[in-house]
Amino acid sequence: MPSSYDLLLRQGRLLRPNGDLNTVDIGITAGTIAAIAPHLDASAPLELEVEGQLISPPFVESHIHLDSALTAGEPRWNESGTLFEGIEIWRERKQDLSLDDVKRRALETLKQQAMQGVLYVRSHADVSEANLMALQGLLEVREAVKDWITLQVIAFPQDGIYGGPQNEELLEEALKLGADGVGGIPHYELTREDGVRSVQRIFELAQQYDRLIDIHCDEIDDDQSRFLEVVAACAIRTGMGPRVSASHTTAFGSYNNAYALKLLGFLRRTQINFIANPLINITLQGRTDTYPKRRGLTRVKELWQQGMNVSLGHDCVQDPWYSLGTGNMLDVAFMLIHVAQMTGMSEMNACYDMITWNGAKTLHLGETYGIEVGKPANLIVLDACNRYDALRRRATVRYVISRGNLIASTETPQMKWQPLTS
Ligand code: 17E
Ligand code: FE2
Repeated sequence: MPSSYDLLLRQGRLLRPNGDLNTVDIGITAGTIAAIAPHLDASAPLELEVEGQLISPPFVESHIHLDSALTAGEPRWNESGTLFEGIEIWRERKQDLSLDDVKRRALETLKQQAMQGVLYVRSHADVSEANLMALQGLLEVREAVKDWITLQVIAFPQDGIYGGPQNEELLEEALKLGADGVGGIPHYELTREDGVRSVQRIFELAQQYDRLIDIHCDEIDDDQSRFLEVVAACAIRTGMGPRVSASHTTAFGSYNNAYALKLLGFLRRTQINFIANPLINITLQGRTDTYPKRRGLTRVKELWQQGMNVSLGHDCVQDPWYSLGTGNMLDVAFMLIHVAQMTGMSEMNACYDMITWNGAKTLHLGETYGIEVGKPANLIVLDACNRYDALRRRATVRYVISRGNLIASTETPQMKWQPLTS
C-alpha cells in the first residue's frame, strides 16, 4: 500500500550541507518533511516533477532595511551616492512615516523576496525617530507574515545612540517593545569615544534584554575607523560571539595588512558573524577616491579562509542608498564573486553557502533550518543543476515551499533561437 503525502517533489537534485547532490523524492505532510528517498512509492494531491532541478534550503537575507525600502527618490534622489547623503535624505523622508506606509512597503518587499526564494529575513528598523513608527510597523509585519516568512527585527539607531538626546532611550524602548536584536552605528557617532561607548552600551543592552546584536560597523573607507576591534573585545569578554554580527565592516578593506593580520587573530577567537552587502558596499564606498579606486568591501575571502561565518545582505531595495535592487539573493552573491574575486569553484560554492547555511547561522535559526526528515518543510526549487549554475545564470526560482505550502511558482520563460531564413 503506497503511502500518501500532502505534497511530493519528484526526482530533484537535493543540495546537502556538504555540497553533495542526491537525486531524490521528497514527501511533505502537515508542514513537515516526512520522507526523503531515491524513490517514494507514494502519491499526493500535489506532485511536482522537478527532475534535474536543484532543491535548496531557502535563501536567507541577513541584512536589509525594510523600513526604507521602496522610497527611492522621496523626497529626492541621492546624487552624491554616499552613505551620508542617504542618511540625510532618509532623515527627511522619515519625518512623515506612518504605520501604514511602513507596513505596506515592508510587506510588498517581503513578497518580492519570498517569490525569489527568501524565507528568512533580518531587517533593521530605524529607532532614531521620535514615534518609533518604523519599529512598530515592522513588529506588526513580523507577526502578520509569520505563517510564510520569518522576519527578525533589529533596533537600529541610524542617527547614533549619542547623536541626539533621546536616541539612547528610544533604542531601549525598542527592545522593550520586542525587537529581536540591538544595533548600532559607531562610525557615525560624533566622536571616536562615543563610538566605543556605543558598542559597550549595545552589549550591555543585549545582555540585559537577552537579545542578538547586529552592528553597522565601520561602514566607511576610513582606515582609522576601528570599531570592529571594540566589537571583538566585547565579544571575547562576554562570550556572546555567536549571537553577534558585524555588518558591513568595509573599513577592513582599507586597513594595512599588519593591523588586519593582528585583528584577524582576535576575530577568530570571537566566533562573531560577518555580514557583507556587496551591492551596496561597491556603490556607496570609494566615493572619495580618484584612481586607483577602492572596492570598499570587507575582507570576505580572508574571513572565509579563516573559517569565520560570513553571510550576505541585499541591504537596500529602492531606497535613499540604492535605487536598484529586487531582493534577489543570487544577485548579491553574484556581485560578491566579482568584487571579492571569489572565482574559484570552491569559492563560488562558498558564496552560495553565504546566502543559505551561513545566513541561517548568522540569524541563529538553529535546528529548524535545512532539508531533513522531521524539519519544517521550507525549501526552494531552482531552475539550475548545481550551485555554480544557479549563480552563473542567477537562476529562476521555480517553486517556493514554506511550512509545507507551495507559496510561489514560476513558469520558466523559454527563449527560442530563430535563425534567419533568406
Ligand atoms: N543606513 C546605514 O547606515 N547604512 C546603510 N548601508 C543603509 C542604511 C542602507
Ligand atoms: Fe545596512
